[in-house]
Amino acid sequence: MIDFATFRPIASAAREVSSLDGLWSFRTDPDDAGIAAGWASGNWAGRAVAVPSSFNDLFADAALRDHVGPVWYRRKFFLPPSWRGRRVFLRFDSVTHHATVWINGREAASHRGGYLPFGAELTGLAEPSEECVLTVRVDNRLDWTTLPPGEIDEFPMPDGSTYRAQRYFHDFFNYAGIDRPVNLIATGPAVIAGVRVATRREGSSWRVEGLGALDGGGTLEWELRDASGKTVAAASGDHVTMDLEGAVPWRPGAPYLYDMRVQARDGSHRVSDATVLRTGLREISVDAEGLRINGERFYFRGFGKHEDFPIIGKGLNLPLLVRDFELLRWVGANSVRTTHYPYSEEFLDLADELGIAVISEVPAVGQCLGFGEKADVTFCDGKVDARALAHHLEVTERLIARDRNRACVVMWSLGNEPNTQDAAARPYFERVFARARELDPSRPHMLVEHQPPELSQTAHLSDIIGLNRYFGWYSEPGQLPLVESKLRAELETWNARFGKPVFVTEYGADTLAGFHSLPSQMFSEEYQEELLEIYHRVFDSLGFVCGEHVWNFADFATKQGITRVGGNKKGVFTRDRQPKSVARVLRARWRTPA
Ligand code: BDP
Repeated sequence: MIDFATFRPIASAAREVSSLDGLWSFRTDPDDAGIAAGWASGNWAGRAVAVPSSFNDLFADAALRDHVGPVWYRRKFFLPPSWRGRRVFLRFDSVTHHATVWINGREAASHRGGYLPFGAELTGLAEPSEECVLTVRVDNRLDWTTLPPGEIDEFPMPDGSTYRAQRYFHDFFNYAGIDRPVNLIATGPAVIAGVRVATRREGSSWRVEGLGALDGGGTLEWELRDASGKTVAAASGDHVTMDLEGAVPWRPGAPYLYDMRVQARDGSHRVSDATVLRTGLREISVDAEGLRINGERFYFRGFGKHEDFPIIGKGLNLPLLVRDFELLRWVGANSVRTTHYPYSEEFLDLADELGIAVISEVPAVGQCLGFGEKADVTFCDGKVDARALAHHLEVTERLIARDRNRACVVMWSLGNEPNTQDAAARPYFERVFARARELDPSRPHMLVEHQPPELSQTAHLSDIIGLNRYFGWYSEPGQLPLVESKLRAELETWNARFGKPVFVTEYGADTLAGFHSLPSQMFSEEYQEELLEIYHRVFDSLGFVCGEHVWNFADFATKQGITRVGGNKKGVFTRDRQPKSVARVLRARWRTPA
């Protein structure tokens, strides 16, 4: 069995890759009739769509933007003739939210949940030199067993049709589609089916541990090269350890990376599959003041973000990614929380490479109405829905499987703003934390809270308390003189009650770029500056505050509603990545070493 979490489409001497990105055919399936009508065969007329991209904002049609239900994608491809006799795989880096995949009308894979990779072996299903049809049914529907959760409202229309509206409780647009790359991968008979690398300090040396799984027999070989390309250690076997003297560690701002080259040899000792993991040496711990990286205190300065851009929605966009990391550097940020779902692997590649610390978050956002099957049945009644919990555990496992080898990932976030005062929140999150800790005890775990400290049933579970606070915005709107004392009192209460460091994971104000006001008022650039300055005075006076993440890095699209004019405007940068005036306030603060 191949674990597609770490089976990446990165070409090497023994792993060949062929991209399926490009223009595909597309159609909606509002009545969910496509399977019965045989659309899996790919024999239907569609319109052009881009992959990778969300489909919602590509067309001039509100019915497509707001579509609820399945859509179908199709493209044809040829396996290269040179792939005859090789094992062939198909990998989707993510499809939002659910996917079923057919090759030539035969089901090859299905996956529940967006933002994480999955795939299938195609050996025997697709023959080199023959035209193959790849069909994907993508379903964007959210319910009480999905993450994020949602509910669908149905309205009968005068013409006999039904208008469906997706209700959801998170504040970003429900973009959907084949949002990340699609690739074919070919290997020899022995395949690296899963790979893990962990690093820790052992006195003056560093220990690198490698754990691999093979599919199709053979043996695994490991070779660690430093940044100059020199081999510093080598070993073979499924489980290897390497001890390095005088090694260079990875840390945010000084991101030294080694290459762990892993290869599988088949029964006749031929190299059959090979991959490279960019590996940083670093160790994480937590004390009363917050996080330590390699024993040094690390204060989080940065943002919650979104994968979001005009036209492409949540589609992977490499120029945008480069621009975002450039802006992070320019403003002096050292960290990002992947609010509110796993970001692309290319995002993590850049974070590793450029030395940005990442808090990797599961897509558990909007669990605001309880933890049961239906909001109106289980709101605050203390019931845990087994299917919702099972899915939460599953995505936590899949996220950790994908991201655990990353030096940049310094903490796991197991959810954002769930209703932690529901009596069911405690048993529910005890299970989620227990599973996450069992899978990765080497990093801290947090849940991002928003309820008052007296009501939280879960804050004792977090190693560091994540807290979203909007004094001066959702509470005390326009009343900045009240903010400082309220914020200080509340942060002190969290710390005193739970004895844990506190990380303010969100604070901010909606701000219209170009709207100025003296004296300041809500939505003006001046208000955003003044509000942040008040928060910073408080943070600087409390030793247990271990991080500040402004909400948000950039303006982003969300569902239409009476509190949103053209999206959420809490960005420090506009949606097209230009600075509001507050960006220079942050730059002045963050570029001075903390
Ligand atoms: C917080 C949520 C975030 C929202 C933000 C806001 O965590 O997703 O976008 O509020 O309202 O509560 O701007």
